[in-house]
Amino acid sequence: MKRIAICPGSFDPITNGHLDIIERAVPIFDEIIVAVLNNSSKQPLFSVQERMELIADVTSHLPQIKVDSFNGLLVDYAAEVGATAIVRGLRAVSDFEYEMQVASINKKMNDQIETLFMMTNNQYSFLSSSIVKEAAKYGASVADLVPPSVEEALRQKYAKGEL
Ligand code: COD
Repeated sequence: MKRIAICPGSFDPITNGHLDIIERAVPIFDEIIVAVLNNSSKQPLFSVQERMELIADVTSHLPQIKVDSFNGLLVDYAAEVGATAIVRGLRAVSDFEYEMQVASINKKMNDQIETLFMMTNNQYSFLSSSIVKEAAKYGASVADLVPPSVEEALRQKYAKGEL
């Protein structure tokens, strides 16, 4: 049986912290689906299509990666695509409380799907899409925080005056 895992998220935009988790999950599974939530109540900077294109670009060296988007419940999407695991990254104790709640409800809704947590690389423990957007918006360099194509996409967004 093919071992399929999902790395779900908002990815608005993908950062080096996300990429680190995705790359570390690759050797553990046969296929990883990086899945962008489509119906978030958050007001995103990048459209779902733009976020998917950036993810595809920065993971193009990894043939095991597929990029997709989903609506509704993550466990329903996971079942639909035949995934048996959800991979999440943990940065700090503050992530833990929320992640435990979500993992518990997901398990209750579908106990065939396991949530696996990976500790952040220390280098990225402070890193989030929000921090990156804030820094880029005010003109700070984000070259160490995101891949070059994401840095360029952020530059273009903020050059157009989008917030
Ligand atoms: N280091 C390590 N991991 C990181 C880092 C970093 N620097 N930055 C982010 N991550 C990890 C996050 O911990 C997370 O695991 C993943 O990368 C994605 O992060 P985000 O912030 O882009 O995505 P989230 O947390 O907003 O995604 C939330 C979901 C979309 C997965 C969630 O809301 C969801 O499943 N929604 C669908 C509805 C549902 O099923 N809800 C749950 C049950 S009611």
